[in-house]
Amino acid sequence: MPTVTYSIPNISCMHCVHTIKTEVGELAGVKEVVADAAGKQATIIFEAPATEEQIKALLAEINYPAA
Ligand SMILES: [Cu+2]
Repeated sequence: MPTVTYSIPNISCMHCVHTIKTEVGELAGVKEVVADAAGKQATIIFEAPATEEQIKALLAEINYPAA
């Protein structure tokens, strides 16, 4: 299953982590979202119909654009 890890500079606290897990987790096909406030990154495991483009677009939309 595809796994991507993005550097996301806007992650600053557990609230950000929660928002990302909730929003990205609602995309059809996303299996797991691990976000790390200290490391400012998120790892997402997904399968069809989710696409990497869709995940990146959603992150940008909720104000956590991937670097
Ligand atoms: Cu925050």
